[in-house]
Amino acid sequence: MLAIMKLKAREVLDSRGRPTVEVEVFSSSGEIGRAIVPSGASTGRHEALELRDPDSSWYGGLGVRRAVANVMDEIAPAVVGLDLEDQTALDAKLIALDGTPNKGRLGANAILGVSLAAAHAAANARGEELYVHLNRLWRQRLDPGESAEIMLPLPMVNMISGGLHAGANLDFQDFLIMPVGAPSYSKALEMTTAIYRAVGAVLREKDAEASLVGDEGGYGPKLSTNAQAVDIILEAILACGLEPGIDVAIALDVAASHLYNPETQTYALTAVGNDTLDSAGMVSMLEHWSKNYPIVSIEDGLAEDDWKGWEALTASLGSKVQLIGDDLFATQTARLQQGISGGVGNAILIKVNQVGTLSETLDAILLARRNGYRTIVSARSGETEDSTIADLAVATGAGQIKIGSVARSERLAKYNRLLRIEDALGPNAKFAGRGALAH
Ligand code: 2PG
Ligand code: MG
Repeated sequence: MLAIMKLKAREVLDSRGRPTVEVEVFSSSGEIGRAIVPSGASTGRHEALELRDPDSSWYGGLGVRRAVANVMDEIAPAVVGLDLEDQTALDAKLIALDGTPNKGRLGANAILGVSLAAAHAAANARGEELYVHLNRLWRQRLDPGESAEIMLPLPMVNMISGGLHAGANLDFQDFLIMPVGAPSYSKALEMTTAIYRAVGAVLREKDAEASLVGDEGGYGPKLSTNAQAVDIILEAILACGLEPGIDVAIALDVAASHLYNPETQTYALTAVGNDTLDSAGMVSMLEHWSKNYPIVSIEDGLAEDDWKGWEALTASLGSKVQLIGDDLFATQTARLQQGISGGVGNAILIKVNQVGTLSETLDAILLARRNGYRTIVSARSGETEDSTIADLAVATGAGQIKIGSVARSERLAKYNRLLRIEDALGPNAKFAGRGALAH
């Protein structure tokens, strides 16, 4: 048996210069697996808890030394000696050791670091690529006859950023493209980079401060309306000789939880908009946008606890548009089940640190898959060179991936990892393409 021999954790920095947890798991065969935990800015209320040190003054209260200490002092003694390849047992042990519903005692950042690093260590010990090992873990969960095919995901790529990612310059958080007409992952990336450059050129022409970028490498321009962001992206697509809606489609992450005031039950679009809307108003606005633009996907179109509004949105647009729950589902199977039962949304964003273990992440993907919900594996606004999510998307055949823009190394670490996987798979590489958007 391959066993966990030792853990090592440390505080490192993410792409925003904020501390995060890095964990190394040492296997009994001498191999080491390493993972670095991502971190969000527009976090939802229902996410597992990220443990921070309020007294870490130079880091403005964002240090993670307590989480690091929890790995070394509490988790290590409990997991050393466990079977490295039994990820389910390891994750169950981590969850039980924490003992809280939101991983608030040890910190989801401490727990996730161990969970992911163990998967890396197991893959390294077996001399396998991570996606091969993750595909084995995925297969173990499937019933006979369910497809466990590995597949390169269709990327959903940030072009223009707003909201909490870019100094509240726009009300909506992400204006993205999906290169639905691309025949392969590498072609999709090539098309995307051309459009990214063209968006920069259009912004410069309009004097819209194209040099400003948001947390995820998307442009963070000063515009006068939210819709202008889409107009500019469409102009860029056309400038590349591509056809909007046919070659390249538009996606939005409204991140509406951050516009919502639970007391008044209204949404304030006041960064560039001048509107206060109730749920029905938001639904009509999104219907209008979907009619006017080649929009194939809307994420967090309503707030994380506005279930009634979500039902109305799904009834109205659910048959035409992918409606993704990010803050809404928070990668939690209980919340996803509530959505499935209530006819809410038709897709789930999968973020490993929203739930805190690899096993629970796989459970969320599986529940979605079995109920016809599409899955989009996603990075966070705070990222690092860690590229685990690229392998996760391939291993589970998730269909879609959302990493940010095609700039900045913490984003490229994932895009490039997918290029390497595509290269390694050679002619066998299957690309999800436009099919990822089908039910
Ligand atoms: C989101 C993510 C990634 P954050 O809202 O989907 O874009 O942002 O990591 O800040 O939650
Ligand atoms: Mg989101």
